Amino acid sequence: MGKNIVQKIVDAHYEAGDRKSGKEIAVRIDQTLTQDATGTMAYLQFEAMGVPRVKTEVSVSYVDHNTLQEGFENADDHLYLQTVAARHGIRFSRAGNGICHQVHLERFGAPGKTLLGSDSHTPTGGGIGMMAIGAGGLDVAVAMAGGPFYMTYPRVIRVNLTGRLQPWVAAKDVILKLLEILTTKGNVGCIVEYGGDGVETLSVPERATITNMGAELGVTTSIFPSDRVTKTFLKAQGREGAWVKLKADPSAKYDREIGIDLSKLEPMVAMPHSPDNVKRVRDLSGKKVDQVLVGSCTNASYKDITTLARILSGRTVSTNVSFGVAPGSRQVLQMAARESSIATLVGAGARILETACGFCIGAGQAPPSGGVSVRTNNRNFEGRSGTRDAGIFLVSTETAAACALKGEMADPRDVAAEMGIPYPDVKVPGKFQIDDTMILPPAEDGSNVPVRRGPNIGKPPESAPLPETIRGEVALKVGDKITTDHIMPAGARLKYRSNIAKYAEYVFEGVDPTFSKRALENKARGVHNVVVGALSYGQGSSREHAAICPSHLGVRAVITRSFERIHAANLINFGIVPFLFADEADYDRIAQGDRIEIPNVREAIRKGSKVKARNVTQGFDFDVTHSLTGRQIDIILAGGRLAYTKEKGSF
Ligand code: MIC
Ligand code: SF4
Repeated sequence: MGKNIVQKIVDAHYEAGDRKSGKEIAVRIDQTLTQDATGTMAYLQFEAMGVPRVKTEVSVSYVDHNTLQEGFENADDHLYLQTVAARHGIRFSRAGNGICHQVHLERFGAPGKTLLGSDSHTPTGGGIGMMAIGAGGLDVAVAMAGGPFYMTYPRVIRVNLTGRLQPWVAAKDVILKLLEILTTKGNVGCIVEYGGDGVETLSVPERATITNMGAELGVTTSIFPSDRVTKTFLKAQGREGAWVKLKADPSAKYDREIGIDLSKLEPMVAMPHSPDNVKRVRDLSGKKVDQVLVGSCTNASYKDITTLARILSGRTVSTNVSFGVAPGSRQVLQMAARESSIATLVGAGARILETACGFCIGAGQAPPSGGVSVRTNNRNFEGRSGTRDAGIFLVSTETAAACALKGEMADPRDVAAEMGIPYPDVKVPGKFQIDDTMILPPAEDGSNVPVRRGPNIGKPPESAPLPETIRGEVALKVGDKITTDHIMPAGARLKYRSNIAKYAEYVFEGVDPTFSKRALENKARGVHNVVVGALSYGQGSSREHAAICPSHLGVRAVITRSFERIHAANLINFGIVPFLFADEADYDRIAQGDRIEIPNVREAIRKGSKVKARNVTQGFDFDVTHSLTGRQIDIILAGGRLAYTKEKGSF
């Protein structure tokens, strides 16, 4: 039987496990990436493993999230990251070089390879035909140390693209359409594989926009074939040698197939507060807009910035609108500067922002109270922008430009017709400007490189073995779609990423600011904290702090109706048991503050997938389940993966 692309890459990297959907397999990782907000923990954990030099083909440490440097913390992190990289064989992409996913696609991505990144948008690399997966920092540390990555053997969804995008309709509209179809829920354990005649009409950066925001579907990753379009892109990056052809066999099988006719798509928008709350832009026409921001790892490529400049050339954005542009990488910025796109944008009223994550992670550019902010990034979770009651509307660059000009929500086709703007059909240039001087190679012999540890650099996380019995309290009960931004806010709190005790003060800050204090009080009294959630708990980012900090506060179990993949893996890595309600209705019977007991939990999770629990306060028993593999059970019993690795002497 023929193979699909995912099967081909998995087979070429297979190390162990049962290659059947839903089963756990181990795969070899060729490349890793980290960013500074997850990287410090990843490298502290890597150091704790005692491996002198990374064993991967390529490992890159990027600085792109915490670049504001208010206070000493970010700068301490950067110096630690730079020196630890030099010492252990890791390339270091300095602050200012760009957003990890954009730079990795430009300079390192290679079809047919596996990439593991401590950031949920690592699947951006799927645009160039890599199997690129987001994971917690500890999983990335293990991969750097030569260990495999454990993943669920995926169900593969084929998305068949036909036709060609019409002028003013963009790659962003393709992924917004798919989010409308598949939503953000229920796709755990799947990989999206694109195919069909429409694929060749999309450039690599356009494909990368689509695979990037595939993260919002909750799938393990998304991937495009590697074809002559891929080859052209690699050649323009001076890396033609990295090209290999990658295509599904004609008789390949899929678990599900979805067709999208590119020619029928229209400009789309994801409304607050979820990326799958999708409407046509035209349905919102006329809605007043306060802010327009173009940037992020989704839409800040050379094509995006050039397209934006051509639309705005000789025009001025509406006086109602605060307009910011953050090019995705130094390469994009240098080319846009050389070709005068930056001058054009400044002329149109743009505030040029740093080539970094910036506004996307809530580091600056908070919108006004109750404001409407139109953005080209991938997430619009409540409060992520820094303004709790603002609404974030996610759109393509073309739509963002139209909204900036009009000061209201506007379909770019209508604005183009009204203002006589020709469609800027920007192509991938024949040659990108290549300048890797901001990517520092590691030292030949790293053993003499001292690692700089300023006061912000803490210790790797510690977690205790699972107790015999969980005797605890429901310290918090939450509803559906709790994101990692709810659990562990970023934005203004980002600078505490390297200091677990401090960062833990802000766990669930936006949901219940008393949580952290109450949880610590319970912990001091020997009461285990239990969190109860509903559907898609842990959506969003890969930040393992959403597990590390609750673990620090004494959370031993989370009971929900369903989990998102990366977060569930992070909970396990830090010794927190991810339980599901056996009967979903039990969720309604439990109240915050109830005392919960899970007797003999160590033995119970080993014995079977169903575990008895008791609501002591209300006097009833209920069942919870788990889908932990034997390996994961051992990790939890040991109190987390670091402890397990030490105990076992292997990964
Ligand atoms: C995000 O987009 O939420 C982040 C910030 O990039 C996170 C990583 C982090 O929290 O550091 C992600 O997507 O994994
Ligand atoms: Fe950075 Fe935003 Fe991309 Fe996360 S989603 S990596 S914060 S640009």
